[in-house]
Amino acid sequence: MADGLVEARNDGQPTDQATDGAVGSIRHDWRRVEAQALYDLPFADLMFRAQGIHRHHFDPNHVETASLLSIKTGGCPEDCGYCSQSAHYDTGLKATKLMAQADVVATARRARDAGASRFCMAAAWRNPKDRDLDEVCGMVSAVRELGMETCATLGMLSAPQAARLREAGLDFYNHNVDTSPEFYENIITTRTLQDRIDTLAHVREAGIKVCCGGIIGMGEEVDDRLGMLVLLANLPVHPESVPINLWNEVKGVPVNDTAERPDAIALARLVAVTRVLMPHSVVRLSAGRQYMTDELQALCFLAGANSIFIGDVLLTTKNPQATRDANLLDRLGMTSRLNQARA
Ligand code: SAM
Ligand code: DTB
Ligand code: SF4
Repeated sequence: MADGLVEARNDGQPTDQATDGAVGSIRHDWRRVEAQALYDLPFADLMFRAQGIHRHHFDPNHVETASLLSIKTGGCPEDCGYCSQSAHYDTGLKATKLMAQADVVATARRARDAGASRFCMAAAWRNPKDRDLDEVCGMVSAVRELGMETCATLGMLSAPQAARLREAGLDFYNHNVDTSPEFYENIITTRTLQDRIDTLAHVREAGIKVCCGGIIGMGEEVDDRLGMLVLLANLPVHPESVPINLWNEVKGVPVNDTAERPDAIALARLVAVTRVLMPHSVVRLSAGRQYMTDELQALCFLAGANSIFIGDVLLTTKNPQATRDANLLDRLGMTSRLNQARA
């Protein structure tokens, strides 16, 4: 057993990995050295462990399907170095106003009919103004009436704003930590990691489920990726959804100068460690699937990923075509609302 793995257990005793994997204890005191020890396991051992945990908590043949809509695009005052929507960089993106509720609902209905069970509304704001929040609350209630789960990502929230969204029927709020505490300042300077953690606490207190993950492939080290996972796993409650985004290339942003896409095995290892650290969380293969082969996506599903975004675009960048996704899931014998909708 690799160094550090003994400490990965609650009772400190080395035991049979299959038993350990099947139980998948919930911990909030992960250390980076333990995550590294898991990451460094022989690939088959890591995958076996992640699979054991995955099968204990989830149907391993099912994938959740979510859909995204940018309800307010571009012109964002934040300086996130990876993002096409920041006003700090010339990315050629045209800024838009907040969409009308009727258009949002029509898009959500199409997404539902195309096989999405969750609809995530995203706005390029540092934080919503109260007037904007009224509009978004109306959208949330209307989308919920379509029978979909609702998610929003609007930037930082105060406690009263989170409470208002919950009242409107919001199920999930997406707010990512994005990267490790050490790498964070290389990527964003206009809001701190603590700001993000405060927003996550407000969301939790309001009774909204948390969707929180980050991005890989921006030039960070493996240690940063693991640091990000440890940060997530040591939150007071594990996020119900953990999106793992592979950086989707955007021209004109600073991350272009540092970006390096992880190789397929590194990505599968990271997904497996995510599954082991957060056994109950739904792990989403989020942005960047456009760069992944079918085989790599299959490997990530084996490693414990069980959610994807469907639809040809994410917010401003590309996502695989629905026909390709449906074909992949069919070949893997995996169930999803996407395949049901197309049957
Ligand atoms: N403006 C809000 C905020 O940042 O809180 C919500 C939308 S923002 C686009 C949501 C998340 O998308 C970011 O935190 C980041 O993790 C991810 N993201 C943004 N641009 C990306 C890109 N080019 N590739 C991969 N992920 C990206
Ligand atoms: C998340 O973690 N990934 C989604 C969602 N949360 C809002 C966003 C991905 C955005 C990819 C870049 C773009 O399309 O602009
Ligand atoms: Fe703005 Fe969100 Fe993009 Fe950062 S990630 S620049 S906050 S839209």
